[in-house]
Amino acid sequence: MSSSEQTSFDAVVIGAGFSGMYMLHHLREAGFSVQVYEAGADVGGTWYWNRYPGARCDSESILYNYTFSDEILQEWTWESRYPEQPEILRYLNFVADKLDLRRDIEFNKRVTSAHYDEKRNKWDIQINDGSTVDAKYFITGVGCLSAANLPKFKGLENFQGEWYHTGQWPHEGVDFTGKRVGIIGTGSSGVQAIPVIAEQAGHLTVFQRTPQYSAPARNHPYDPEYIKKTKENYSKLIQQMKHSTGGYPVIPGEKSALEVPPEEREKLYEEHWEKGGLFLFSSYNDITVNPDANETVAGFIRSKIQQVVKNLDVAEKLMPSYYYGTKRPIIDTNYYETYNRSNVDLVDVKKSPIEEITARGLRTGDNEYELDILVFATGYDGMTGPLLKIDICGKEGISLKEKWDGGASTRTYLGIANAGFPNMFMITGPESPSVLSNMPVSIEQHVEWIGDCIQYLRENEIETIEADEAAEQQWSKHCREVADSTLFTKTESWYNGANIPGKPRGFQIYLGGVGNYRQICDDVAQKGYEGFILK
Ligand code: N01
Repeated sequence: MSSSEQTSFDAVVIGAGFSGMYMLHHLREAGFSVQVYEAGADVGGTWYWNRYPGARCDSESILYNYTFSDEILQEWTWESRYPEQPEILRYLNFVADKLDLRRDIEFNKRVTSAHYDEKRNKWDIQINDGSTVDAKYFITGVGCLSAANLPKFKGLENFQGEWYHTGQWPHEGVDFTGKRVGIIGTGSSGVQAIPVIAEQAGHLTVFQRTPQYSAPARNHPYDPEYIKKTKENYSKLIQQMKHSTGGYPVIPGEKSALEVPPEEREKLYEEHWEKGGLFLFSSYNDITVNPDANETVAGFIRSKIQQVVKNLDVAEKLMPSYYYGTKRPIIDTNYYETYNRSNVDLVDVKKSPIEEITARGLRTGDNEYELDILVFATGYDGMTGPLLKIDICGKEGISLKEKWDGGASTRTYLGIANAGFPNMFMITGPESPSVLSNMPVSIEQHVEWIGDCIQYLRENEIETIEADEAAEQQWSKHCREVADSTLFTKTESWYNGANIPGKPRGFQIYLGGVGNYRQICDDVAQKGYEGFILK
């Protein structure tokens, strides 16, 4: 029977990005029937949709891949330190071909609802083409950042030019040549896109609400010798990544930034700045917990902005003041340098907010800007957004939205499961390390844990697994306590829902570290799935 005729599966997985692809492979290898539904026309998830100019990953490519298969690790060769979107998409296509994944993926199909039927112990899953299937296990691999945030500016419908969101970029690309372009947003997407668009556009106006800390990426093609050594050394690297804080084989600084002499600290920051990448973040052990330690890095980056940006007023506008690292740290290629170009202007929309999109462009409190193209680099309704877009109902018809009170009281067990939603699993769900880690490492850990759990249920003839309410409350409380012990909760960011007007605030990521988290999950499994009710 072809999978399109089959209507009952052991597992249905949503999404064919890094998560869904590996979940499919893992369960299929264990002998389960699996169907994946993917809204896009092909595999890739985030890397299928995010085709904006300059889109690349800020994890080093040799570390941003699957590690479960030595064959894949040895066969694939990354070209540069920070891979561009097309290269990552090629990689994911290579994996999909290698593992023959597409035969169990339905593309251009969006899951609209998933309802649990207690009597049958099945999830009934509705697809946007009107069809319905059922499955014993329902697994979400929807990504943490796949629900685009398009702010509701008055008048967008009147705009005569073209407009695009970075996360839904046209496949054929956008020709900026000679055009008057505006971009709203200076997060990771905006900071990557701005230098590239500036090179092509006639004129670029950047509408910035919050200035950002960014460090140079210093991207470069890989030396074949380095790749050879990495391939020989992968097993050691993998162990380091799995048991690390952030999913990278990096040992964070063990000292306080305040216990070393200023010259020594400055020297280290300079080294990290020259090396490029995210190393500043882990220079010392108290950057994200002590305001004074944090200020040492924040001040260092501000001094760099001052050195690079020639116009003093522009440099002033670019100075961030929030705690460094409490919004996602950014790495860039020529970001601050771009503001020295004569065809680039920076507008502070915190001072003079955007009032309206007009037929000819955009109007702030004190000016109107004529634009041919407007780019929204305005981010995502993160973590809960992609899940709450789907009508998910558990026992007694209670929806995930009701359970989480629309996000006011998001609570999960381990970021994997929800009390009241038996046999449902979330890959990198809210309250797991997810976006504050090297994603493929966290994805593999979740996929393997979920896959092992489902095999355990089969071997022990257990029909349902469901998070226990008390264990869930405890996990959520623990997550909040860890977050509250840091500076992360002192900043308005998408990590706590502050970027979406009306979204309830709550820190949605587990900050206890990838290695610790793995240990906690392993212990839960070893103790017969402690904190879960098995029936
Ligand atoms: O989105 P963001 P992103 N009026 O939310 C502004 C991952 N990622 O797509 O800061 C005016 O960070 C908003 O301003 P403010 C990564 O995890 C990774 O850039 O809220 N401005 C901000 O400047 C990242 O963190 C990679 O005041 C408005 C910007 O839009 C996450 O995705 C690359 C506004 C949004 O920044 C999201 O990044 C890309 C409004 N109404 C993304 N609403 C890499 O791996 C929002 N803004 C490199």
